[in-house]
Amino acid sequence: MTQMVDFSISGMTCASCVRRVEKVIKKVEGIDEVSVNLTLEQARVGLHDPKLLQQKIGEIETAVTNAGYKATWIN
Ligand code: 9UX
Repeated sequence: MTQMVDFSISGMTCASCVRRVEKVIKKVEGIDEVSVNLTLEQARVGLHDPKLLQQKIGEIETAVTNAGYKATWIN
């Protein structure tokens, strides 16, 4: 069962930024779907295995940081 997880994303200013952030999050293993909203400055991520929640949050935050943005888990 896919678990949806939301992140606040800072540093995005254009549509290319959105595509970059979506791309790096999709590369994290175990991510089923990603939708980034520039206006809300948020990403909604579908996580394949809810048991890996804490691990995947860390991996997503690191991946987004390495791309030059900042992700913070919401909730
Ligand atoms: Mo366009 Mo978004 O240079 O940084 S990708 S503003």
